[in-house]
Amino acid sequence: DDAPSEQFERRAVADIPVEGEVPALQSIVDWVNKVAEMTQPEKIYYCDGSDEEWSKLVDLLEQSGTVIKLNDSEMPNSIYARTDPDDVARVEDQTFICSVKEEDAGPTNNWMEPEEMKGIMRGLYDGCMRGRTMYVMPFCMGPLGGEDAKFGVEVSDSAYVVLSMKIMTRMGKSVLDEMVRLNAEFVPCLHSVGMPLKPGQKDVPWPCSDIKYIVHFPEERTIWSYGSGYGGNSLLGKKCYALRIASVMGRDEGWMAEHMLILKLISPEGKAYHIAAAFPSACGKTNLAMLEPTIPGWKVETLGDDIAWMRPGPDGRLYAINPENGFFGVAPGTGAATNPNAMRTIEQGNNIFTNVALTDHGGVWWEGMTAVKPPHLTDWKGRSWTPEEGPEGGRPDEKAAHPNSRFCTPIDQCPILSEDFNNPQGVPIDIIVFGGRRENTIPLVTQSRDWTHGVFMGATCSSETTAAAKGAVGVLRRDPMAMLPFCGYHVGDYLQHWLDMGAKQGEENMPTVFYVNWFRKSAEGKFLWPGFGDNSRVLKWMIDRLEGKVQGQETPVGVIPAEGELDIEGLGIDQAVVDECTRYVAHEWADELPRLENWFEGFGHKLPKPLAGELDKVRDAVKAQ
Ligand code: SAT
Ligand code: MN
Repeated sequence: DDAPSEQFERRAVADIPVEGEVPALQSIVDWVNKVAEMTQPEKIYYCDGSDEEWSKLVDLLEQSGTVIKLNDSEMPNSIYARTDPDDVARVEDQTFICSVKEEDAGPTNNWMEPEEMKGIMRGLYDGCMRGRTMYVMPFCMGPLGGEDAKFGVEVSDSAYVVLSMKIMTRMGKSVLDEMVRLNAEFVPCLHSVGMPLKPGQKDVPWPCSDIKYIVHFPEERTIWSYGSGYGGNSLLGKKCYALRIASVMGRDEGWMAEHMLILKLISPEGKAYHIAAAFPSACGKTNLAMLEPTIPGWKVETLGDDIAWMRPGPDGRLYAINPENGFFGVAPGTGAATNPNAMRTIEQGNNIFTNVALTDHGGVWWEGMTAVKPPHLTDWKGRSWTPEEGPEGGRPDEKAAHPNSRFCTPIDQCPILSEDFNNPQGVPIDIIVFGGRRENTIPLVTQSRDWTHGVFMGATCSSETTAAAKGAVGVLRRDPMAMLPFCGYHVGDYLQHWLDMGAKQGEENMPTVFYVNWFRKSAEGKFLWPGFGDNSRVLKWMIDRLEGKVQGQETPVGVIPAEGELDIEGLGIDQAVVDECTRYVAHEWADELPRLENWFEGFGHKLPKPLAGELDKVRDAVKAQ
């Protein structure tokens, strides 16, 4: 309804008021002014990332009805937001990689010619911040003071985005000072909710637009986002920068940006191992990252729950850092029983909750937080809700919290955060784990034969879809390295980059790759494996394999635990059930083969030869059985 052609009074940048300290880095000021000229905000506000700024913006958001302050005695210094019901997840259909050449975006990304896309978006951005404040956020992905710190500046007309970026990244004055000291380059990240306000027009609690674009220009290392306020669409340091743009940087500079948690596992003997694990969104990365082992003597420390940047170290091994500074976790299913460390992290306060339910005492609740449901709630759409009736005027089975509702929480509140979290050198990775959500076929755990086979495992990874992205839930899709929606270039080139890294660093320096599936189901449709803390048993088997303590059992698809090797003491489920979820089933793999062939066909000439070779090996071995 806001036609781009609409007339409004255009102001010169010099006439737009400025608040906060203007950066002593001309490249930032120049870019900000260019954006302001196009978007025409009411004022420009340079963020310092301070606690005073947090309080001020919370008050503003409370006044506009965007957030509710929670009761401090229920959840200290925390706020609660309900989004527009149509703005609850990433919009993959509207996410574009605008490389100069279409073939550099590949078959798994939406593509448009960069100038054509810029034309469309300039039309949308024209005057799109009228009546709003344009916030400028200098941020750093990864620890400050690293040799190769990666900076960004996000401009956004949403204060909710500012508060979220304060939690999720290192943001504000200290970052700006470092940028000035280094005369640093940065990734310009432009975000607008796409809802300008006419003079006197009243704002809505969650401004956004029906038209949404999440756009990346990989050659220019630039991000343009329009129309959505939701996490992955608007916190541009996260998926847009730390995965899509950084994957391109990694290809060009010889490192890897991956959709992986990072954890440190300490054995009863006190030996430490580092594990990086890739799962699609909403498949339990946060739970595994903060795992509380159910087997005696083992300990886990957390380094990250979503993104890992892995660079070769001086000894040739891969060293990982977590570029983020907070958790943006799926709330439903997170509780004292499933992820006690996440609850301990959240309970310290300083959270932004989005689309969970509100209790009558000014606290929050979501499905799975407690076994007993509160007798009355306000649901994520603001309706009165009871466990028996569901929402007022809705169906009794409607959940109180949206399935993709989120907590956004500072990582330093995590009680098991590793002391290496802020180490710019990162931690040496021993094991890479791939996984997905599959009710059949994929065994509980499989070890790859070598790096190339490990890359093949990642390349053929698949999962049933979740609520983290808009679209149908439960549909089987291939999700290579859990990067399908996040790879900033051709996925065939990406797989070649994985192979190249192995060739360059040498097999002996590369992590050992395992493939897991916590979600296998019985014929009756029940999950076979208890998961959560008991996943430590699977991690232990991996370490036993690394240390040569167990032999494993060869199958056509890799090595699985031989009978008795998985430690199930005290697990309380039958050996028969364990066997059912760990086994290799030939006829299921015979069914899988054509699906794998079909997936690889889509790569055309970009399919790396060694991976075609791996598929041949698996095919031959499955058929020989
Ligand atoms: O994309 S988000 O960062 O909002 C969450 C996810 O899908 O992993
Ligand atoms: Mn994720």
